[in-house]
Amino acid sequence: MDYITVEEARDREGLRLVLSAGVPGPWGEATKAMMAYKGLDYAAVSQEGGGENAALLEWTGQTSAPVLVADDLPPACHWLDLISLADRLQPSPPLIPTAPEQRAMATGLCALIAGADGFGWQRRLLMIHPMMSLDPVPDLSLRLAHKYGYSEQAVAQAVPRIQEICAYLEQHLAAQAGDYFVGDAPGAVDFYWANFAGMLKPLSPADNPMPDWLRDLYTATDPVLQACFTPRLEAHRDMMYQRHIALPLDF
Ligand SMILES: N[C@@H](CCC(=O)N[C@@H](CS)C(=O)NCC(=O)O)C(=O)O
Repeated sequence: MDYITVEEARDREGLRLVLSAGVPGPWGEATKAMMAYKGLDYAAVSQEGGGENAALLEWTGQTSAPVLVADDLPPACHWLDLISLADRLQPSPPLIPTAPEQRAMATGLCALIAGADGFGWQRRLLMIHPMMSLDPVPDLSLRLAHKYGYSEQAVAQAVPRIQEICAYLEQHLAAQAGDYFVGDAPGAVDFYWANFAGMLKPLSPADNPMPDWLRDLYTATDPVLQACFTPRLEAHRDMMYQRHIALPLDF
């Protein structure tokens, strides 16, 4: 993927999407898949995962990715602002249904997967954990630990919370008449789950050519975590790539 810098992006109009360059960050990959599904084109802007990202801080008031910026509108830095902006820019096909009951369900399920303290957040705490006992602890790990709420106590509750969330996703999906989490068409929940599932079991190296060190970090080796990725949740992930997300990933 070709990236422009934050400095170049600031001077442009149109759609710009800030992404962690060189790595398949689940938040970013899900966003790319949703933008492609809606036919929204953008200039990709590079963020350094775990880096200082001073220019991004000055532009958007924060240092994480993804961020979607449309013309002179405020940068959408939070996942819900981001998918809402994408739906306003291109209402069809929708990422979140408009009918209130389905909308509430879809938003809640997305929060369980991609929101603060959700599945991705808890899994990330487990990934940060081994880096915190290195001597010295790398700056990147210190930044991520600070930003994403790392503590011994937070790590201690990560696996049970992932178990709870995955059990709920499994139960919810099993109760659906069709293949998708909400309604009869893919939406944000499906795109988030397909991409976040890689934090337990990444796609093959041919489909996801991520660096080996990152693949090791993403691959769950704890049998308790492996069991969270039920056959139904895995089949849903595979269905999303077969039908709705282009492979190989390009980051
Ligand atoms: N504020 C974002 C957070 C997204 C997020 O967690 N981004 C991670 C993706 S791996 C990130 O940028 N990590 C690297 C960093 O913070 O430098 C949201 O709510 O969507």
